[in-house]
Amino acid sequence: MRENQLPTAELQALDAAHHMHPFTDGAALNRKGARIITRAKGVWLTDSEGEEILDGMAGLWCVNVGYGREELAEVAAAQMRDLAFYNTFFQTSHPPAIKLAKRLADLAPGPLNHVFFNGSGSDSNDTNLRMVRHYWAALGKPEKSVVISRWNGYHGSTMGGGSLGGMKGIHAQGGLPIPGITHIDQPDWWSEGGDMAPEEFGLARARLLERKILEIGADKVAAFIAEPVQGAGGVIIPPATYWPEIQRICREYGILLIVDEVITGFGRTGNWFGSETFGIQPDIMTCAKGLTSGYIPMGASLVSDQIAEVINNADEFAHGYTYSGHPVAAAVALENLRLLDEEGIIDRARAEIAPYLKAQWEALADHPMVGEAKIVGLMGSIALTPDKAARAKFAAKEGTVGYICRERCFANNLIMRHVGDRMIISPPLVISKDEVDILIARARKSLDEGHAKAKAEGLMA
Ligand code: PXG
Repeated sequence: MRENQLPTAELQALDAAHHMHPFTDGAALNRKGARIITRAKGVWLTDSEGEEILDGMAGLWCVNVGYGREELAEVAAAQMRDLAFYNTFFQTSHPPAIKLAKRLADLAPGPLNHVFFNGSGSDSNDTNLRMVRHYWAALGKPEKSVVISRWNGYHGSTMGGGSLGGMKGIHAQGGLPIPGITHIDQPDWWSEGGDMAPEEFGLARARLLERKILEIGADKVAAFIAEPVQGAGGVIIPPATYWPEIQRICREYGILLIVDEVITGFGRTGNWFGSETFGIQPDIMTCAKGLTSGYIPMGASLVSDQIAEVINNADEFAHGYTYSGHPVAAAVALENLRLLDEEGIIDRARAEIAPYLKAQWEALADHPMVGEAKIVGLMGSIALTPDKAARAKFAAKEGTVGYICRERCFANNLIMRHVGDRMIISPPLVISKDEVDILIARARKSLDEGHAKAKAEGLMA
């Protein structure tokens, strides 16, 4: 074991002095000090004080095969020795990128047989944005360039990804969204469904896409982008009526459908892709995270035959990243896909763990502060509420009670995030039934403590 660490306090001080954290109130974190994570195995993280934490978020929705897989370290080392880097820009290619493109083409649904490699989910969506516009321009329709997306969707935080996403906090900084992107409301029945039945609401929200297309003109709309299940938006599982209607509308109006599977890909919803779980046929699919189980950064845009045919025969697509198809990342991705497949990790997650977790997760709805408790595959959320019958929000600023519960989870050595006043989980797919029991027990304890604190602070009756 490499016990090369400085004492925790010293690491925290250095972190505060030099490390700028993403999506973080830096001053507040620096006052408190970051929790320092030093090792991980399976679903367990170890911090610098030797505490063991159950990682209910698979890192950041990505460590699908679990931590500490020697095989992935071995292929990375071997690939670095053979060919650490070579570009794919100038008439060259290499075996790992070729093999991975073929493997992804075999795995992906329908005619998604072509792969443009990227470095992350955000820059994959930047690729998609530029590609769909280039596609329509190549077909002589440069004005067909607007991309429709959804409020409270998340597609990354680059200029393109952050604009495609519908997070108002991101739009408020740095001049986003960029032009030519417009948003429609999300299919979040719990918060926004009012008196409608979920199925009716799902249809109504899908038809906002049709209304928006008619408002702009189908000849101006390039594509619609959405996550099968909104992840960062709080694990919003749409009503069953939503996706079939979205698919119908995209087909009827000749709008490309970009399905962002950065979170839902590679087993998260119980199938290789969320598109299979929800019966969607994308024209382009965004992948990252679980593609390598987070062991090394990589993103990919999976592209249909039809789009690839047009792009390949158009003016050169003036786009790409130094690390597009990075050989080490590609080798790790291939090995990760082999583990997911040959060890039956996705099949086991779907057949054994998902139903076991679902029963216990949905039972959390009997907690006095929990309203909706929903889960698909191994991604779930609960809505916290002061009044379930009314599906009410807390009077306090959104996220106040969620943050309290999240802090209780952290103190109880469970990583379960909050998004506003929803609590979310997305554990590694290799979690065992015993570990599910621990996750639920810690979640319940944390909810009880959060509930007591919310009452003590006068945030609910
Ligand atoms: N699309 C989706 C659906 C995502 O969830 C991205 C794109 C961007 O990927 P990169 O690799 O550029 O981060 C994501 C990323 C959160 C959280 O708080 C979620 C993400 C990233 C950071 C935080 O839930 N998802």
